Amino acid sequence: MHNENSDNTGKLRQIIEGKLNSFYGRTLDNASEEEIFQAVALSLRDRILERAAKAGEEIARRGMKTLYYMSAEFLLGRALVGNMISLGVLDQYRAVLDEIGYPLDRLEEQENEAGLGNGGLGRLAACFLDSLSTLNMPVIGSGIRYEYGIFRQRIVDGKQVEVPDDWTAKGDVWSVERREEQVEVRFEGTVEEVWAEQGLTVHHTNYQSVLAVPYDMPVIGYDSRTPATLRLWRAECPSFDLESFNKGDYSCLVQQRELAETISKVLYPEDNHIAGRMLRLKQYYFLASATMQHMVREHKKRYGDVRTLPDKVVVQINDTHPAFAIPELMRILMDEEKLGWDEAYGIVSRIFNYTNHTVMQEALEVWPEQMFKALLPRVYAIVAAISDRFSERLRKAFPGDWDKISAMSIIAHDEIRMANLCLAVCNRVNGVSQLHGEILQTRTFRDFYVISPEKFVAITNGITQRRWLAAANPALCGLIHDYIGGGFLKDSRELERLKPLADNPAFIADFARVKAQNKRCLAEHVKKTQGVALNPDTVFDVQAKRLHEYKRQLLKVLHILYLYNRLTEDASFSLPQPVTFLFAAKASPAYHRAKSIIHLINAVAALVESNPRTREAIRVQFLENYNVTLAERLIPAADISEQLSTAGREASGTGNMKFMLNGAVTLGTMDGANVEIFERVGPNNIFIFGARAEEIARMERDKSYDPKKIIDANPDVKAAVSRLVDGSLPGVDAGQFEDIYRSLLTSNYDPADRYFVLYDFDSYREVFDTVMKAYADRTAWTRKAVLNTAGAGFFSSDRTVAEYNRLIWHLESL
Ligand code: 26Q
Repeated sequence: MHNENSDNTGKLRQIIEGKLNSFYGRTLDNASEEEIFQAVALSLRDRILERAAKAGEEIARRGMKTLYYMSAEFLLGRALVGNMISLGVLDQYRAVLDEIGYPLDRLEEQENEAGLGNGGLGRLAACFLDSLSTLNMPVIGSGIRYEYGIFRQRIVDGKQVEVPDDWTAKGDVWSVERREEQVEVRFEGTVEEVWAEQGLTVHHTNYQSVLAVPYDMPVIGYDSRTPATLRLWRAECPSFDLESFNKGDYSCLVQQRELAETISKVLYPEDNHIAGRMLRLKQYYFLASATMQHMVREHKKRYGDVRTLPDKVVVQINDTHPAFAIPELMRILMDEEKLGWDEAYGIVSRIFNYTNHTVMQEALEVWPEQMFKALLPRVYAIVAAISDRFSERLRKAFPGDWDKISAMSIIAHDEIRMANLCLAVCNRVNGVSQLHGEILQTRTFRDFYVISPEKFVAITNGITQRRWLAAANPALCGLIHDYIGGGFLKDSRELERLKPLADNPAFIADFARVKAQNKRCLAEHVKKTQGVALNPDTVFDVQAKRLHEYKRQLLKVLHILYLYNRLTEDASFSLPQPVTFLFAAKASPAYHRAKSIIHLINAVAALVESNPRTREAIRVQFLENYNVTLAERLIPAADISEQLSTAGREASGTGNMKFMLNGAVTLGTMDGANVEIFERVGPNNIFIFGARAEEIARMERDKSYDPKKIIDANPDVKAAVSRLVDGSLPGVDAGQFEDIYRSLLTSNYDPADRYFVLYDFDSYREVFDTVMKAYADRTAWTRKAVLNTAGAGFFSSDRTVAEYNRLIWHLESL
């Protein structure tokens, strides 16, 4: 046994050295740490590609159906350790790397994470690829290879500053460029319909061409024989246009090239909000057209006939962003494959499925009709035809009900509404939690539900336990392994076997030790990266997610101001134990109020720090640059998981699941998947507060909520809110937080306090008190933590994709 192991390490060492030789002309002695990282990554990539080649062959031979998972975002994070775990070679690599003097913990810092997404929607796509591969299902993820991912965040003088994320600066070791599979994407120009003997032909002339070049990144799941292919498209200028070259119009050429290449230049950093920009429209059509051309080409190569497409492919679109694929496939089937409308429509409506991720009106994607028509004349004509036919159907379903018909139309008021297009055409439409699914059916898309109830499903989101437990929290993973074995990595339901251990004192003690250790690790990391010292012996109360008003970071800030007021004004007031409030959040650069809330958090941190009494009791720290890598350190160290969204607004949330899995106890509203966490852990192991979705909806309907009444009735709320504008925050200009103050109290074009922050304040304060008392009983608290980990099995993305498969995709496993 011992010999075999050292044999293996010897071989592995040779392989890594071989990569160093052939790629960089280096040896282990003179290579840089960066080169070592690349060599190690390449050695892993080889193993994955080998499996991918075999799997691809078998999928083709057996004629298996393939899923195209289309998404404008894939928030992958780092890949090194995850790939080692998936391939079952972590220990081997660890040993070799120790031997050659580059311990894994250090080497992994060499990798820039692939941050090609904003938040939940993008990270969900990444978890799905991991689960699909783990379940050996054939899948191609299709996205955009942004040159710059989500910006890196610095905090300067308490304010967010954005820095470009040049994630491929040191090369992209995981991807394979497949230039021979490039396709051409056409923008602008004019279309002419010509009737000839063979029927209708469409001439598209004077268009601008952009090349789409695919980069394939293999993503391998745990112990999988079937790596997923993530195909990311990069925009390039087509090769020299000789005419302008001969005319000597060099600067025009360069300009054209830049224009083409801007398409995949940068990820739009808006989350749950629309900015109707031309470039974004170009990005989305670019993704749609490249993917559909590739899909049809591949199918014809394999099966010859486009009519069998629905037997061999299924497409899931991650929100509406890739929805141009619907008219694009119609275009290909009609204009290039010469199918008639009805046949093409029949195929398309069987292939496409749409996941909705939001009920917020401002995040529903719409495009100005004129912009759309000018940029995509042929696709526009097809959307207009779909829209006309759908309107006719609506007139029959709702005769004379013009308000309803207009609200459901695909094109209306000079706008193209992408959600309505998807609802009209797709085979299935799904929400991402039970509550969200219900809200879609009864409110957001109620009238669509009336005409096509069979389309609607609700499938609760999930997360991969490989990344969010095994990779992120090796200590807890090891402990669980010791008690119930490693089966939970493939079958998350096995975590339930931890339940009886909640009453086992030895296990409880070990569990608490792991948490304490993770808190020390986080503190060390924060010391290293931000130069501030956190006290790991305090409660770590964490709110980490995108900054958005509906997520209510502001509720927590006001609560901290309340605690500050009590601590400074009432000598008899105290907390049962000191608490560290940790915030981590990026704000969209154009979302001024969100950025201002970050500034406010830092100002409140300074206020708390400035007073000796409050400094002893509480501490506020904003952690810079929240990304997947930081989440992997932060979440395992959390005691309390803050999930404060206004009920009915958060479609699901997935951070809530990651915290739960890592033994943090949720303090949250009955919103999104929190509801289902509540159902699984029971009322004793979660802390729920605030108005329920129904109550919020009622207040919105009858406009009965008036935050002024709350301020007048509750002096604590009034005092906390006053701090925003009374000049007591250190280092802050007068009027700095006026806008936030007014958002809570005055209604001009917006209703005052539209997210019910003040309405839920008292309920939050009360429950926070209960949480503090509960934490003081350390054994009872750890028991709750254990029961959260034990109950988290349902929230595995393995379960989620299995459900998609049963209800929508109908794929076979390899
Ligand atoms: C809007 C208009 C035009 C173009 C783009 C957009 C846009 C871009 C990004 C709209 C929304 C997003 C991102 C949404 C998102 O991340 N939603 C989150 O999805 C998670 C996974 O389902 C859920 O858990 C979260 O509740 C939801 O907020």
